[in-house]
Amino acid sequence: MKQITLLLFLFLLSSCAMEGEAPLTTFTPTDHNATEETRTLFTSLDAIRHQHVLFGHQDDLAYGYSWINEPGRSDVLETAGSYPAVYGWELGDLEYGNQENLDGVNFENMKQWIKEGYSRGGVITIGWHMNNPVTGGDAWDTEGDAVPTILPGGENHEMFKGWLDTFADFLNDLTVTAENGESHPVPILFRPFHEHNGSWFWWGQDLTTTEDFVALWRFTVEYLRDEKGLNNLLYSYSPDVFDSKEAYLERYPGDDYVDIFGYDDYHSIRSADTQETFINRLEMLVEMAEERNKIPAMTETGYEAIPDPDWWTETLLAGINANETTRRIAYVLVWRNANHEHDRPDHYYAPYSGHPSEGNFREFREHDLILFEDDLPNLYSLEMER
Ligand code: BMA
Repeated sequence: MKQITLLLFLFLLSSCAMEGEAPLTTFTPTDHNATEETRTLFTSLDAIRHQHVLFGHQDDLAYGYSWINEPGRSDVLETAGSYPAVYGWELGDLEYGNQENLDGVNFENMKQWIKEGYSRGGVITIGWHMNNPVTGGDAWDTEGDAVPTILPGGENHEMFKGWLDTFADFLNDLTVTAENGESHPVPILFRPFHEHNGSWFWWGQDLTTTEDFVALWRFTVEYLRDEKGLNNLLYSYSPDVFDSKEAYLERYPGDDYVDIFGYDDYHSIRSADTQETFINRLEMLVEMAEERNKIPAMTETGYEAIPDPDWWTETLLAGINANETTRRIAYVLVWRNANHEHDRPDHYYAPYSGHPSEGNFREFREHDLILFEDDLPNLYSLEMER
C-alpha cells in the first residue's frame, strides 16, 4: 500500500514536469545558490509531506540502549525492521577541536555515518549544543550574557567565527561521489540555537533580547552561506512548545533566513490529557509554514523511556494523524537512545529489542502515513526518478 502511494507521488511530480506546468512547489530555499541536491530535497520534503511523514531518530547509528559503535546497528532497525528516514546528529564540543562530541560520539565516525545514511537515501539534520562562549561552561550554563559578546563588535566575535569555521570544516568533509563520478556535499537541515523560547540555554528567552537573537541567527546564516560558501544547508528554526502563532514567531529571523518551521515538544505528547494542545500546536505550525512556503516539522520529540507501550500509535500517531492539517508535517524525530550502562540509564526515546513498546512501534512503522528509510523514494534526484 505504501509503495503504491509513493509511485503515485512520483507520477504526480513527473507528470507536472513533463507537461511543462509549474512544479508542485515554486519556492526555493533561502540560499539561492543551494546545490541541486539541497534544492531537490527541499522540494521533495514539501511534496511528500502532503501524503507522508518521515520518521527520524537522533544518533541512531552511533549507539543504542545496549551497544556503542557497532557497525550496521540501530535500535530502530532492530525493532522496526528499517533504519529511520531521518538521522539527527549533534556537534556540541566540535568548537573546542575535540575528537568526540559531548555525548562521546567520535566526529570522524559521525562523518561516515552521515554519508552512510545519506547514501541509503536518508535525510540528515544537525543540531549544536554549543558551549557558553563567555564562561567556557556547557550550553546549559546561562551565566555571562553571552549573546552580545559574539555578535559583530563583541569581544568574543572572532572566537565565534572560529567556531563556525570548525563547522564549515566538518561540513566540507561531507562530500559524496555519485555513480556518474561527480561529487557533491550532503544536504543538511541545520538547526542552530534550538529551543530558544525556553531559558535553559545561554541563547534562550530570558538570557538575551529578541533583537540580539535575531542578529545572531542572521549573522550565522550569512557567515556560513556568504563567507564560507556553504550551499548545502537548509536552516531550521526550532523553538520549544508555544501557545500562539505570535509566540512562535516572536524571535523569527525572517523568511530569508529560515527554510524549516520546526518545533520541539516533550510536553504535550505524553497522553490523551494534552492531545488537544498537541494537535493545536501542529495545526498552528503547519499553517504558519504554509503561509510562508516553508516546511513544517517536529524537530525533536519523544516520551523518555516510553512508559506507555501503546504510545506510538495512540498518542504520537494519533496527534499527527488527527486531521488534514496536522498530518502535513514533513517529519518527526525522536531523541537519542543513551546507552543504559555507560551514559544514562533511562534516557531513550526509541524502543530497543525487547522493549514493551516494540510491537506498537512496528504498528506505527507500518501505518501508511509514516515512512522509514526503506519506504523512501529518491528525495534528492527527481530527474533520476523520471
Ligand atoms: C540532551 C540530553 C543530553 C545530551 C544532549 C545533547 O537532550 O540527551 O544527555 O548530552 O541532549 O545530545
